[in-house]
Amino acid sequence: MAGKPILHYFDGRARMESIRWLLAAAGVEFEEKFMKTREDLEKLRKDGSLMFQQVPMVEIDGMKLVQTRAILNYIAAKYNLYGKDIKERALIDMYSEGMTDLNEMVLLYPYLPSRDKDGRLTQIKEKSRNRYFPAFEKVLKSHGQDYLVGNRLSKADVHLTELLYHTEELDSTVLANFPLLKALRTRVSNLPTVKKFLQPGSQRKPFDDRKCVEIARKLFS
Ligand SMILES: N[C@@H](CCC(=O)N[C@@H](CS)C(=O)NCC(=O)O)C(=O)O
Repeated sequence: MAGKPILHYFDGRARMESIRWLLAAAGVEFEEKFMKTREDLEKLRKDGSLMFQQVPMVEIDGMKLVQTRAILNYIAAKYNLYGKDIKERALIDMYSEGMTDLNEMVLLYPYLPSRDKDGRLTQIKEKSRNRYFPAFEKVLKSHGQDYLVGNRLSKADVHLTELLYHTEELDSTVLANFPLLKALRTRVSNLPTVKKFLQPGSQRKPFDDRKCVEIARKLFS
């Protein structure tokens, strides 16, 4: 039997957090190897583990996968979180790509210089409220089902739930006008696997501006 996936990253959210969420939602246990210094990153680069010299990298099923979306798609396909046919998969991809566009702004926010933060926060609030959340609310309303695609949990629901939590940390009223998104978040949060991940002490990473920036500076600058 294959061992647990091993996640190589630093001890912060950034690009690895969606992978943690998806594995957790799928009920897959995983190990994490945290890079703490530039030397840790260089070691992975020198031993040929990082195809493009970048992390996240996940060891899974005998592969060393890089590129966040490729990793997420593999996990989704393996654990039946990727729709039942190519049309459902196309919708899941389309929704997930929209979420990624917003998520990129949210996940990079802590690493911005202070002078750029206010502007970015305004942009996140505006895009959440006026572009992305209305679009997903409309999808849920249009079919009246429990999940975004095919009335079955998919990676899109997991990514959206994660994004709703993270956006709300930056703007506590952002979900006020989106009852169906709130209901989706509650539904996904109550799945036993996700519920466990949301408990204190899980491998979910907290929002920690200062710590993330410090580690990232050590590793990547
Ligand atoms: N497209 C890649 C981007 C990965 C990426 O930018 N990783 C950063 C850390 S979050 C990195 O390794 N930076 C060092 C570098 O690019 O040399 C992905 O989605 O995984």
